[in-house]
Amino acid sequence: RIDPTRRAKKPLSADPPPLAPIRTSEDWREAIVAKLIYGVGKNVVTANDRDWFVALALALRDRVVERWIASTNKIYDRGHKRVYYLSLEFLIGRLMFDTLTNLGMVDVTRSALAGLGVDLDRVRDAEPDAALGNGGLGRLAACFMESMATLAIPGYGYGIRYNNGLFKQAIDDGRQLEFPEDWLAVGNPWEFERPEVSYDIGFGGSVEAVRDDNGDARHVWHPGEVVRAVAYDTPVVGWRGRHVNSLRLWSARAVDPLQLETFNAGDYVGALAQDVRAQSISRVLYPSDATPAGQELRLRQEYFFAAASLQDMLRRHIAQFKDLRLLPQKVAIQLNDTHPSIAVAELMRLLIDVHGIPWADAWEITKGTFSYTNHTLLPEALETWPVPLMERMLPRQMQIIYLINAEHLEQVRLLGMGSNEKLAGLSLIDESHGRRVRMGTLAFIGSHRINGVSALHTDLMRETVFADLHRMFPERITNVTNGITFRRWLYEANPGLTRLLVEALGEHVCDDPAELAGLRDLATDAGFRNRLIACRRNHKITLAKWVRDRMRIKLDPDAMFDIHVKRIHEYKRQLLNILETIALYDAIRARPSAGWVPRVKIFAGKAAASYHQAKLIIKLINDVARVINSDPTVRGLLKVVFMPNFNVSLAEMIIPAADLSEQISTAGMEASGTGNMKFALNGALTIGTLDGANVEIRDHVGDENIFIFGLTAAEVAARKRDGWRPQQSISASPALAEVIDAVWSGVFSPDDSARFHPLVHELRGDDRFLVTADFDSYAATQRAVDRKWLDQEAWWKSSILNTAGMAYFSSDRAIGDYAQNIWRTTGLETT
Ligand code: T68
Repeated sequence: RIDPTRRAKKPLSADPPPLAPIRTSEDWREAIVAKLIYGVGKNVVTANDRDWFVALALALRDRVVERWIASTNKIYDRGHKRVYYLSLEFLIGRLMFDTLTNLGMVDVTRSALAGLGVDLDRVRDAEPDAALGNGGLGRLAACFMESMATLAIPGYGYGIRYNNGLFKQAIDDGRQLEFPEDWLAVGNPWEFERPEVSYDIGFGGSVEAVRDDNGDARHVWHPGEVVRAVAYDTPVVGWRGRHVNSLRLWSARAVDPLQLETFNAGDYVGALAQDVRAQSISRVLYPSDATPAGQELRLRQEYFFAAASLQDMLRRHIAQFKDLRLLPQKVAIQLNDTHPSIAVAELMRLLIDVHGIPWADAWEITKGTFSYTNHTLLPEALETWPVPLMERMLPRQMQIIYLINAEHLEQVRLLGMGSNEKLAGLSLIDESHGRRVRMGTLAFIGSHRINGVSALHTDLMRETVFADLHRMFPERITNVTNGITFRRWLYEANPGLTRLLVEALGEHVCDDPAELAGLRDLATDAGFRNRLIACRRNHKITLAKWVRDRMRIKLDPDAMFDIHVKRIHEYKRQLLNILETIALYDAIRARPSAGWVPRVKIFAGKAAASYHQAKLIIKLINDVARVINSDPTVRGLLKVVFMPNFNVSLAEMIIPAADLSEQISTAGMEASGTGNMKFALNGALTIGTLDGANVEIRDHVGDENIFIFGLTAAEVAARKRDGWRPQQSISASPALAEVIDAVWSGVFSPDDSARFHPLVHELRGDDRFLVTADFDSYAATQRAVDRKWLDQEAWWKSSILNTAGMAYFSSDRAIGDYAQNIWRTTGLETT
């Protein structure tokens, strides 16, 4: 019998009861097995790898939740400023090893599972990738979440919980096929559903102007449709587990999922129609990168998550600080590209219409709270929305945008910048091809800071796309060069190298990457070099095994692994690489015994499903691979591989196996790149253009340790200004002309000789990405790469100096820059 008086005596605590301490791997094994039994409903005999993954994830999550609650309480108790990172993409990949690594539990877990006959690496592979992003922009958001947790900055990620992330890519007869990705099919043990944290999000309808009690005009929005946003929270553990933040993803559903009357009338599909329409918002990630998706559903996604996130943060702010005027002091909202920028108009609406704050004050609060990161300058990639669509879907927000624009243009006139042409360019409304709202302009004028993602990109922002806005607001644009989390891209992806670093430089190197500079003293140390070579070789063997098992292609781990992995895009110039590969193939065949350096050319990456040229480039790579790999004259000297379904987990395997990293975008077009940093950190040498963060990588690793080629951004601009003629470059380069002729005439597509004509047309016609202009310089630099490879001591010296010079590219540094210059906050102290 329960004695009620005894229960009352025990004080209730907000803190979780302490978990059984883990002193030995036996303790930990017991905790995992308990989860297997009581959380998964299986036993050690029937459990498969996936069951073990779920059991381990649940056991780990318990350990994380303790710290999570403590972190959340601390943020509240200190009244600390909160940072909200709004992003339509979080490309997380797997979470198991982030958690194990940051809690320092990899070894104890390995031995706990080994005692049960379970292999941790197989359990690791049982976790699906959370692919809630397309590429660099989404992966940056994931790295930043981890760094905010590491620096104990109270950071909240806000996004959409897509049921289907980025499509799965299969290669069939050399062509990309897309299949739906299904990461939630087996459940997601990391997340907590919060049905009680839900908000109603309106769309469409009408706006009513009413007079309030004081006779002042007020606007009431009567949405025509309401969708419910439900929160799902995932804890994000920082390094050494000292602080834990939250990633809150919204899922959409109908307010009334089942229309009972319709159902009872026998219309079973109709009864569910509203729910299907609502749920479609969080159904699938738009797979286009670097070009906006353009469809109405995309705008619904953008508003849905921006509006839900704002309601959530205002609720939290008001509950704690009562006063919305304190918002800029207590809240920083970072807009990851323009995708969430409708939040500028929505926050204005909430402040004015819902909370009764006067316009001028609301505008100051808004600007003081938001900041915006730009990730691209490609004009075709800058988001705009048709005015009629905005007026129909978001009528009140559109009114507010007009009002913001009127004030903004008034300011333009006051500053004397008011020529008609300038006004048209600075306006929030682009009148040049139908009336469209410029989301970049909205994000710019609604923010106190806007940043580019590399020094070069930020300079170009000031000089090109945002030149006039920059003249109006000369202090507003700032640079924060991107970074990557070393926990994932070094400690987890390359534990062998990490061990070497710790042995050489001490454990402290894991806490302070500045210590990496100490490696410079070992650049010519033969003992260190040999261990490094062995470590690289192991990764190359693992990669070769993957390729052999899945693609039946045999790779020589002693060949140079030359790797080009990223989204397939014309500006990233996979075409330049494969054309040079063809030229190399021709040259080897012409003189097979000329002492060639054996190379394996590895490509991987997804093309947007509707991007025909990019898909044709994939087909060309595969057709060239088939010809080269089956030609006995180049056997042992050249192989070409296109690995299917590139994703975060595959990147973790590929990058530590790279000798050479291809970063060869047309200068001025890659805003930063972050793959470039991952490769260099792991000791690959870069062949690249002076584009994006390559410029800063060169500055940090030294000119002699990187292979730079091609036109600079200024030279690219000059060529385009002066009338660019690819035919001149082609005629000036016999090797290039021969390669282009071969592709044109069907040497690699004998079954369909016209297959690659669209690619050749582009090269001979506009060549917008200056492939032909850079070809000779690229090819010559590849031969310089060969010469360096032949001097292995020099090669490995450069490799070591790459790793040694990469501290700056830690996302901890990047987040530190945001905190100091943009968010004006610091981390919490942790013990
Ligand atoms: C990338 N952008 C940049 N965009 O291309 C890359 N776009 O240089 C940079 O390093 C990275 O951002 C991080 O700053 C993207 O990845 C997209 O994925 C994207 C998605 C939807 C719409 C437009």
